[in-house]
Amino acid sequence: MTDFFKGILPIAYEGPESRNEFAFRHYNPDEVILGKRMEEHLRFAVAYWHSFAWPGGDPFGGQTFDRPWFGDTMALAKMKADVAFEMFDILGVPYFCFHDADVRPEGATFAESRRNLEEIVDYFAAKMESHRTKLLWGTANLFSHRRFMAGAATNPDPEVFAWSAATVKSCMDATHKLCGQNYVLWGGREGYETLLNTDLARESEHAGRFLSMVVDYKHKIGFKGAILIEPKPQEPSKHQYDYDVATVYGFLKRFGLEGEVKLNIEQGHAILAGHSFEHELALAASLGLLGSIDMNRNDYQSGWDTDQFPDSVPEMARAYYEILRAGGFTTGGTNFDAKLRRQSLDPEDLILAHSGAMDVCARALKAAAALFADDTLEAARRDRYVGWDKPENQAMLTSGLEAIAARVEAEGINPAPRSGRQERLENLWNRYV
Ligand code: XUL
Ligand code: CO
Repeated sequence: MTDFFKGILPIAYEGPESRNEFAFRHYNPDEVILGKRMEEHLRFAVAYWHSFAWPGGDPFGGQTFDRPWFGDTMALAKMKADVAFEMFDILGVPYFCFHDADVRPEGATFAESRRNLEEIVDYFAAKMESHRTKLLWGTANLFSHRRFMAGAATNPDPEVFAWSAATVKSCMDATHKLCGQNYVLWGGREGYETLLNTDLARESEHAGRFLSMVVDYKHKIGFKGAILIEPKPQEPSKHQYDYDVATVYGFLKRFGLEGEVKLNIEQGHAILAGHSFEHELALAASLGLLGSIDMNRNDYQSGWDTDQFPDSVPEMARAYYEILRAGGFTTGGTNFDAKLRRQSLDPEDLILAHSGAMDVCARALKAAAALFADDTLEAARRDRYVGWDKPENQAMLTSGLEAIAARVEAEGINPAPRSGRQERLENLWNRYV
């Protein structure tokens, strides 16, 4: 036991009337919603990097957090793991997520970094035997170190491509060993700063080959989890190749990987791409690509990726509604890729940021589930397309323009516009949220 959380007890569900700051008001893991426990619907995960590795810097200032485990030794990395699992226990979260660079010190050589990772993975494995928290996903940090400044898989330097491939292999091995449910690829440097020095055709070919190798290796080692790409339009690169759901779908189709790779969709990234979160989720679901979510918002005024904990029930309800419509998570879950504000220095802040976000998501899920169960909204949606139930209309989809044109004249087809009833549906929505 470390003394970092100074005896904070595990957070329990006390109901909406509770006055206890350290209690859940809405997140009740055992409550059954639409036939499934709330914990299994939401599948919360803590992001190791923001909660335990991030020092609190911003573009104008450096470290504000002073954590006893900050530093570059294996002993400190193990203390960090001890604190992390203590926090997982306090929150009762079923999952966590990590990058290699979050959990182990960088070595002087690739081999030393790999050995450091393996040692920490063994340390995690031992902890996971006596704690309930499992691994939602692992990933490689292919963006912080200066070697990745011009990209990882898309770097003009083949040695960086090689380093990246070796790193992803070691992180997939780590994820596999810890029985991770998914492996994530987020390409923050897979893009460009300027087109003036960039060969787009070559870079996207390399990205496609790299992803194919990841998929091959997954099958080779028998990793049963899902491979997920996390789209983001920009930041840190000026332009990122995995811009949004639609762009990644085109990329996967091009390389024949659409049946092999799904998506990890982040709320803040959707907004940066000029979409709503629910748009990205609905589109991914319609393409069969919905994998997992990063539930962290951005500041709507600042225009960059502030990675804040979610605080808006109506927004989150839209997201969980789409997830419920898609049938819920399978390997995926709700990862809080969210960091404290840099003034939130206290250990309590770390706990309450998560417990509050879990409550926001639980409340949103409950509202979305009640509306989904009521079926009025879905009935209205079905009714809007009801004309397509008629065989003569279905037949048009396999016919051609000439036959359809002949039908229009023969039957005197003359469409009568119908209301889309948007405000009525918004009123319905607001009765639930
Ligand atoms: C960056 C981001 C990453 C990925 C994992 O914006 O979201 O933390 O989630 O690399
Ligand atoms: Co993310």
